[in-house]
Amino acid sequence: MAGQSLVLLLSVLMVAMAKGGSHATGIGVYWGQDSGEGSLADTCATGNYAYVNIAFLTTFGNAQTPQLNLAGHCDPNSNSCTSLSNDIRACQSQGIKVLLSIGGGGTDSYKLSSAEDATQVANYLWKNYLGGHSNSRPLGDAILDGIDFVIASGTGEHWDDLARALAGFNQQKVYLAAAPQCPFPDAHLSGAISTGLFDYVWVQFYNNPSCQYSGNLDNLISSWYQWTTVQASRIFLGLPAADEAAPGGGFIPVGVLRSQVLPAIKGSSKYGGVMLWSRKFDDGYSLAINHGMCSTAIPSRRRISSHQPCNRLVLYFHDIIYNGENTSNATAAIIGSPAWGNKTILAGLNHFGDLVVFDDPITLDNNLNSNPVGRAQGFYLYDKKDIFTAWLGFSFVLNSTDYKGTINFAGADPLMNKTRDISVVGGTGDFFMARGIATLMTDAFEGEVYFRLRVDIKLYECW
Ligand SMILES: *[C@@H]1O[C@H](CO)[C@@H](O)[C@H](O)[C@H]1NC(C)=O
Ligand SMILES: *[C@@H]1O[C@H](CO)[C@@H](O)[C@H](O)[C@H]1NC(C)=O
Ligand SMILES: *[C@@H]1O[C@H](CO)[C@@H](O)[C@H](O)[C@H]1NC(C)=O
Ligand SMILES: *[C@@H]1O[C@H](CO)[C@@H](O)[C@H](O)[C@H]1NC(C)=O
Ligand SMILES: CC(=O)N[C@H]1CO[C@H](CO)[C@@H](O)[C@@H]1O
Repeated sequence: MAGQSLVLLLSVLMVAMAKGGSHATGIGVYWGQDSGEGSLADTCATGNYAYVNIAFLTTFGNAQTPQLNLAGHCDPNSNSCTSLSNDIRACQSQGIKVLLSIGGGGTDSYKLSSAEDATQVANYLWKNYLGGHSNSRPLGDAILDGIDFVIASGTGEHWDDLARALAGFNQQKVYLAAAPQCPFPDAHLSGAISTGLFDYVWVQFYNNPSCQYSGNLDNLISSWYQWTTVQASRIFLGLPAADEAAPGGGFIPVGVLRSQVLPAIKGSSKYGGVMLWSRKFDDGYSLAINHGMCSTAIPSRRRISSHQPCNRLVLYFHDIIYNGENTSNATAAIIGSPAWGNKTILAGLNHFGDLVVFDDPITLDNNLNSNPVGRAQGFYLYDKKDIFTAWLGFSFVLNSTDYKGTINFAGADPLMNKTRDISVVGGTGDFFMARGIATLMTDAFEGEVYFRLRVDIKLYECW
């Protein structure tokens, strides 16, 4: 009974931690402004995104007829965008939140003239894009998750009224997002954001020289910390997905993003992830970020249960043990032996008590003569008299064009088992703070002179 209640207590605690402890971070993306960027369904099917903003409802407010503009994707005037309902539902079934972006840059055809006008726009959005009803829904009957405010022209007035009106529809949780420019506070959206009603604030750290990345992080970081003070659930780093996505600058090479920018900001309790402009330009950028963010595209609940690695690599290392004759070839030497052995030949009793130090070449394939990408350096000691088993402590010191840094391993290696898991306890450089599991397999074994290990490294914590 005591055991059962302990198990129950632990599972309750674990559920509580999964829900409350650390929230999931994810990548968002804008879709809709270029017909060559692929369909909405394909965008979601990449698995790279947790949020997709359909951009833009370019015209609304001030008694104008609202107008959706999805570039060449479809034509709302001929009702051809209603087929997007299937795509929207497909995205949502993968746990991806799909929002409608209203406003946008390069146009001044939206404006709220009064609080009453804001209420009318909210009612229009509710009936045509959210949980309400209308017989002319531009995107068909799929119900969007919320509204994203991309307000870059006109005044800052009445956007707070619109936010309050949208948040007031209680048949559906309407997610509210805003995309302010990084200079703090934002001229158009600060009033709206101050309502405290926004779930996601994706700050545009591009086309804004005073606060974007410019080879130097200082301006971006100080702006970021101002943004984390706003009353919103999550703050995102809004970035161009490629250099050419932002003529005014702000693109951050993915290596810099992963090794310098994200480590500096992700400690904020409100850090929500990265927002990208736009799907059209995202040629591998989100994938590379996810690699480092521990594949945050998938909602946290699913990610926790499936234990997906955030990085994986398979490498081989080759151990040539000194045998008294191969001094020039040997990469490993016995440096400690039990009283009944010596340092030339591994001792009897399953080598129990032998301690071997190695400096072995690492290769990408199983060929000893392939170009090495680094060295495996450390030791193994045989720690059981009645069966071959060892304890390993070593580092992969990688120095190739693809990988620079170290991965550190430690753990028991029951050699007679075909595969053995040992711990990846940390890393440096490209593997900064990495943790995970490495599955070892003895890939070749030639007497007491040579063996080759295949190391399948699965990292579950990446930075
Ligand atoms: C070193 O290893 C290479 C490749 O296995 C072999 O051709 C060579 O004879 C070895 N040299 C010595 C001194 O053992
Ligand atoms: C080491 O031990 C092996 C096996 O007992 C023996 O054949 C060899 O001569 C020893 N070598 C030295 C240097 O004592
Ligand atoms: C890594 O490689 C670079 C370039 O080949 C070389 O200059 C450097 O000394 C190497 N570092 C180590 C630790 O092997
Ligand atoms: C090694 O394999 C045996 C038999 O499959 C298994 O019972 C044992 O748990 C394995 N040992 C380790 C440390 O994985
Ligand atoms: C793997 C390897 O090259 N081992 C060599 C060690 O030295 C002995 C003696 O020279 C060779 O027979 C092995 O091939």
